[in-house]
Amino acid sequence: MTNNIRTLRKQNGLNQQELAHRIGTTGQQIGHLEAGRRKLTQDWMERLAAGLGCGAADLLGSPSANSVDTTARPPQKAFPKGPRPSAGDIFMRTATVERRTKETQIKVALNLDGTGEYSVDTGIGFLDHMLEQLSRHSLIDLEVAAKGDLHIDSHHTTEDTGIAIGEAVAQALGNRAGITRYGAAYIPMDETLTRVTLDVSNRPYLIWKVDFSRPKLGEMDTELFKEWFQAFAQAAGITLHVENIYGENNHHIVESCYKGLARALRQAIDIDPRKSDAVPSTKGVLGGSL
Ligand SMILES: [Mn+2]
Repeated sequence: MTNNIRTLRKQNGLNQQELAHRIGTTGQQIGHLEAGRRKLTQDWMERLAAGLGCGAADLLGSPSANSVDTTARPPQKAFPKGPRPSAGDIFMRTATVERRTKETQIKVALNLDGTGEYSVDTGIGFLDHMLEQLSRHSLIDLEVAAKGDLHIDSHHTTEDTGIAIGEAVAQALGNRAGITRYGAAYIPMDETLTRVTLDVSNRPYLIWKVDFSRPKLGEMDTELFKEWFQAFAQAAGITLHVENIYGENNHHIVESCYKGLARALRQAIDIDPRKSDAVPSTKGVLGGSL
């Protein structure tokens, strides 16, 4: 064995399936990577490092590394102390997720520490407009390419896009060490006011208090927005409360929800400079029971 993936995985208390789920691959691939049957490319290293909450360099073992008592090693840190990760840094919080079913084929790439650059094509104009707002106002760089069964309706493509983006966020967050964790935003748009609060807790939950007076926006059924937020919250591991406090224009109402998610998420995933190496929970881990 020429790498430390298995050792690091066990230190994280993960089985192959659980690690695979975190980084959007299969347990079989993890097995190949651990055994050296699959080449450990830069992309795989970044994904594994994000999933294991370590640096990419930690994955590569020296020839004697496997005989070293790993229990004596210091705990792995998701991020170095000091300045936040930046481009070219091996601690980049990035992820790529490909999700293929008989209903949809979706590819998502994102960088949590981006500048809000986006390239979004879901085949649904209104959804593209919303995802562009999400990127622009969260400063998450976001690429989404989705091909879905739009000849049926927008349901599968909308929901699966939420799942894929949520999975990418979860993957890029790794063990969630150093993050601020909570975020909140009030977003006014003309006559509309919406509040979004969230906890990037690894505890998926959606509260959705948003009503629409019209059945459609563009080609999109307004009932699908709840489906997108539900799918995103579940896959990203976020407790997400969305409430439209008042508003009339349906476009404003839904757009304020996405902008609120963006601004609240931007706060919550920001690295807290006073606690950059700690998981923000008294349990020492995010997720599980209270
Ligand atoms: Mn708009």
